Amino acid sequence: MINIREIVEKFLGKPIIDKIAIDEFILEIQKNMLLSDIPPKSVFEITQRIKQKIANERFPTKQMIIKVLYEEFKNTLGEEYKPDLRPRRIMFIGLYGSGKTTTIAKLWKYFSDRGISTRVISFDDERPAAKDQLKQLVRDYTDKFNPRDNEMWLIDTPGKSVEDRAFIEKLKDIKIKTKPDDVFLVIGADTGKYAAKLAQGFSELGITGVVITKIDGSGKAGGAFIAVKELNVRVTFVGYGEKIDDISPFNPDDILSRMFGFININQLKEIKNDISNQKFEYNFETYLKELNSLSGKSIDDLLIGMGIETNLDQSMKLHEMMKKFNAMINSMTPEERRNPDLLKSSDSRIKRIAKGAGLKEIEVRSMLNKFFQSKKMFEKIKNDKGIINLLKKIKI
Ligand SMILES: Nc1nc2c(ncn2[C@@H]2O[C@H](COP(=O)(O)OP(=O)(O)O)[C@@H](O)[C@H]2O)c(=O)[nH]1
Ligand SMILES: [Mg+2]
Repeated sequence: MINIREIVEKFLGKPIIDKIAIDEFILEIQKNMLLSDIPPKSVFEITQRIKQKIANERFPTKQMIIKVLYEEFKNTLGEEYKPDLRPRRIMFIGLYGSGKTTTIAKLWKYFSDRGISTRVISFDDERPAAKDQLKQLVRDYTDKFNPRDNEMWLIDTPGKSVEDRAFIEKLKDIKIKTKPDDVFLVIGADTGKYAAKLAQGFSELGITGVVITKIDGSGKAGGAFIAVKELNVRVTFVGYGEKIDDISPFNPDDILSRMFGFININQLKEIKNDISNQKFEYNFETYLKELNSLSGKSIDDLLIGMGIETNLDQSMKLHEMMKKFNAMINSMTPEERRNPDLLKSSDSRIKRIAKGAGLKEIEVRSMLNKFFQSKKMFEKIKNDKGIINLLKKIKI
């Protein structure tokens, strides 16, 4: 996986964003993309587009630059896959060890959990253990291929090398026998940019989609995703672990949140738990804790890492802002910290806090505004099922 987290963190920590800082940032991204096995041509094209967008901006800010990067990657990865839940036959093909049998067991559960009657069959007679593997994972596995209406069938096949003609002919026979609606090519993320050649090798089987597995363990997943995208074959499902639930329909935001990572893993862990438990109170106590634990970065950066727009006042440098926030919050009474609404319509409280913190009243008001905007954003996230599911899925 492209790990851009560190590069982004370094960039966010820079006091001044000038042309040199931007060029250095892009160069780091390019290096990282090449290491992720993304074809050089794509690396060049993608980063040219990012550069162009930044150059069009009169006053590029860190937030804007990260957003451009995020969006460009998102466009490059392509559309989210919405699984077709109509009963159908899907044949899985791919090299030995790419993860076909594991993917089938995972998808058997995925479709069964959604109330679809799902059957599995293995035509892998090269490796009899494949059947045992499925028998252990899939309830009522049988060796009979007797599809009925309203049944989903997942068809396992042997895997060898594409240079082996007899193997390709065998797959064709299985295809004729089972008449699949879909043929999904299973590719391990470690295949990197070679994924394109691999897909071409299997093309005579009429591939309708690709499954990319093992993105948890490979530094080359970025290459695999982009190589596949350039062939105009879509990625359908993504496997990210050995366990039966470690599969999701392809979603660029999900992949990107893995790529960009998060600014502070412990912080994310806490937020993830709090959001899942729905008990997180967004008040000045938690806000102060957040500000300090992010040491120079605010929750806004975290949100930007997830591609969520924030209203952070661009002109106020982060560390200055933090100092002022600290002073302001330290001048509040414990009651005010726990219950921010007390400050909403009280001029006398604001006056007192400004005096105690050595700030202008207008500064206090502006910070309170920022806080309430953040709070609103947080509440939106807290109630957004999509984001909660995303957070739950991210393994930390
Ligand atoms: N870490 C990880 N391992 C996987 C994933 N998918 C499959 N594997 C492992 O890869 C190995 C080969 O998988 P298998 O399904 O037998 O491959 P097949 O030969 O294509 O059927 C097994 O050890 C699996 O547990 C994945 O998404 N992540
Ligand atoms: Mg197998």
